Amino acid sequence: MSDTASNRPELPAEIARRRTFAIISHPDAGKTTLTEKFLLFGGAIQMAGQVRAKGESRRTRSDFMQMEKDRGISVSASAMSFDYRDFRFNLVDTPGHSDFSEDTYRTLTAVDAAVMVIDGAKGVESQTQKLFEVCRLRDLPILTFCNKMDRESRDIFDIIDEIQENLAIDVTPASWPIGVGRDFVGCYDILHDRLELMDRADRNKVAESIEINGLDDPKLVEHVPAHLLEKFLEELEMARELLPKLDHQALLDGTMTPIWFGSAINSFGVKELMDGIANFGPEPQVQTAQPRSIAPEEKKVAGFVFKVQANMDPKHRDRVAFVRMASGHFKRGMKLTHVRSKKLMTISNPVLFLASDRELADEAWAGDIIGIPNHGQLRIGDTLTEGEALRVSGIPSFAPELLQSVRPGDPLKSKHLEKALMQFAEEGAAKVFKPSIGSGFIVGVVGPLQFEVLASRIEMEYGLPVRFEQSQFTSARWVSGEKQALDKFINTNSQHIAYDHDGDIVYLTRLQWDIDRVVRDYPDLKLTATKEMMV
Ligand SMILES: Nc1nc2c(ncn2[C@@H]2O[C@H](COP(=O)(O)OP(=O)(O)OP(=O)(O)O)[C@@H](O)[C@H]2O)c(=O)[nH]1
Ligand SMILES: [Mg+2]
Repeated sequence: MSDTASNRPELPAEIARRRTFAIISHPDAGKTTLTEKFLLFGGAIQMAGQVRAKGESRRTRSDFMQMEKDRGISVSASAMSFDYRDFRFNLVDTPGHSDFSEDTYRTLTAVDAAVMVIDGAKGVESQTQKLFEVCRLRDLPILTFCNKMDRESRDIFDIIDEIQENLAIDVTPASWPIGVGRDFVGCYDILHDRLELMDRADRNKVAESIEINGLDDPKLVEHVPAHLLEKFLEELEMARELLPKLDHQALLDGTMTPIWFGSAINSFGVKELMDGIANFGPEPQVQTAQPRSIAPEEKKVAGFVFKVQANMDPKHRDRVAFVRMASGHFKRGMKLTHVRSKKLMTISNPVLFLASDRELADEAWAGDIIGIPNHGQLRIGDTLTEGEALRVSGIPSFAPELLQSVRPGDPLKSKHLEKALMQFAEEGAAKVFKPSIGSGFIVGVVGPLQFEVLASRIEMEYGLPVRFEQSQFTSARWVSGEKQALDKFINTNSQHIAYDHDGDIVYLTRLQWDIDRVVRDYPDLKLTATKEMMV
């Protein structure tokens, strides 16, 4: 069902039916709740576990870490695949908190579209703005879901104006809410001329849907309370006059976003959004890579790692690389070239992430996200191909902004701690530096909550209580250059030298002045605040 007015060839049906997208928003807008309802309507789960509900049976599928379950926030992106109508959805739920945004930004390199969730009471929030900008940089198509309409919300025209102005994108209403807060009864589906009525009694129920034949259809009067009907008709007329109509090409170009209104917790508006993703969402797209880009319809298989997660599931104690398939038809048992090491890897036990578990993936097509269990060979940014030396580019790496030193609760467990830290460093969850003098480790992160996540994970996954403490250093710079210049630098600055998990040299300090001095005194060396992921 593609009317993409581009000169791209038609995709094989198996690829064309794939929809790979991320759900993004400011913290707490309702991404995880929405993800649950997607799974529910995709038939992947029977009952949605409420995000903050306690008790074993009612837990969300995407917040799988202990800390996520305890706190009701997402700290890590998680992928899920399921079928909806004739489509295969590959969805990635992302954390909203900015401390975890490196994970979210990387996820955006692996998807073809984003569903932006907005809280109807709050409108465009700071993190919404940042994420939108990242999507716009990549011209990622964006579908908007204005959530929590069951509560008092802001004026709808205000919200739409705010999106248009702050985010510089055209907004077209796909639905229009009727009533607000307690009076909210449902939405008018503008794309299909239907009335969707919300059932407050049963949160997992699909809304009642009533076909409407023109706005003077008596069914409207029958179902919409008189005091809401007049205002609704007025608003709808205004909306139709003032706001652009849905333009599919503009949506695919990322210059127009359709907006649906609903309430994820009440399962309301979710199905319409899913239909929107199916009908208008992009097919798997061309992937930027060096020295050439990769098209999904290419016969040869290629894919890249955008996330690594260790100890995901206590039942499967291993490390899983999340791989976005960029082209071809992958079959289990294939031998693929790991481009960074130029070694062949037999992919014998790839997994599909399903709602409640993982399942062996016998095959995967361009667009899919699969997990490849491995012992550390696969790193973020790695590309797998059938031999060609292609490297997917543009996966971001953030500079560590906060440094702390870490100690095991039991001083005899220092080796264990090292192992745990290395694992997290390879996962990309933190930067780990081993100072050349003295013992102990220094950990660098983007936001303070990451220290908490690390402490909790080291304890849960390695049975090792740890303490994070203030470090004498506040900044880290990777140092590279000719061996001779490097050796001289290391010898004269040994108090400041550390090694990261790859053994690369890092300069630690607390003074910008120090960094300026090194730059001035060692013109042959290069100092960088981030380390390129791609090798
Ligand atoms: N009233 C109301 N509350 C909702 C709705 N959807 C979600 N919530 C609540 O909003 C809170 C946050 O929901 P989550 O789904 O965890 O939000 P999130 O965007 O995944 O949060 P982070 O991953 O931490 O950024 C929870 O308490 C939900 O129950 C809704 O439609 N109406
Ligand atoms: Mg969440």
